[in-house]
Amino acid sequence: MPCRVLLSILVLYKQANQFIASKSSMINKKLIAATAILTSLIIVSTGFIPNTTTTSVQAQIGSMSTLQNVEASIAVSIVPGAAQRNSPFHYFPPAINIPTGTTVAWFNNDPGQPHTVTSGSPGQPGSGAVFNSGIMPATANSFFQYTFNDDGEFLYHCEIHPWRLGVVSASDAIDRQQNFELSSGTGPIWNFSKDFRNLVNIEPLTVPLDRATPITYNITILQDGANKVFSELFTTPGEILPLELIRGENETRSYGPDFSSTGAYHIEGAFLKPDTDYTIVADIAAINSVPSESPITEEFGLRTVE
Ligand SMILES: [Cu+2]
Repeated sequence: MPCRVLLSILVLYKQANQFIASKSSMINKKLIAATAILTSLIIVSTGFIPNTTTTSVQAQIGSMSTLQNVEASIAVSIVPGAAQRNSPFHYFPPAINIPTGTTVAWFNNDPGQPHTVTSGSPGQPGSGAVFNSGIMPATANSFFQYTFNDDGEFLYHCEIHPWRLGVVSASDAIDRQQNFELSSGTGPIWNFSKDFRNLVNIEPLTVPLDRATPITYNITILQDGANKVFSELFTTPGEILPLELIRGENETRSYGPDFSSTGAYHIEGAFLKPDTDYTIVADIAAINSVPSESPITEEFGLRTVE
């Protein structure tokens, strides 16, 4: 348990620092870091065990006492200072691309400020018809989650700060092969001029998923079919592997998962360039820490355009 606490803190601290480093902002650095650490402590101390395989919950709002009900794959933060008119972000990331069926959780990490996550444009007919968190209280870790079971582009806003917008794009593109199925937030063509991030779900088809049996994935990314630009091991508690690919500015790094032990990992890739062919090689390196006897591997193509 202390290890998990430490890991969660490190991950969130790194994310907070990266956020600050990448956006020269007026947000108080110490406040973000402190919030991240507090969030990690609460997540772990409440026995927060998300379950991405349950999709029965369409939309749900919760607070600290119900945090164990978070079932999301990927998190969006309402950042400290979000209520200020000149803050660089309200929702971060402000735009995400996800495979259809993904559950997204929004956390109110803005101390002392209530916010909402409300579908549609502010004041327009149908606003809030697809999803609406209602008031997300300013208590630590209040969250709202929604499962995007339809594809399309979903604009949303905060009813309290209606000039602040976010967008979720859901794609039903699936590349199904023998050993794995790869679903992606953008499909096989990733348009860089439109989308900064792309959540890719890698689901094994020949290995049963069981939350008592951790799976270690070896993910390799090749450029132009041969040049290895990324390779790393990711372990999930017996679940599909959600990987968010992010256009990197200067360096390649990975971080995650989003929650204490589940949810998306993120690969921020300086190697990601427009108008390039990439190959994502999925490989199961170990099941329950036992190395796979015969290779379970497959390749998926991804082309970036601009
Ligand atoms: Cu708000």
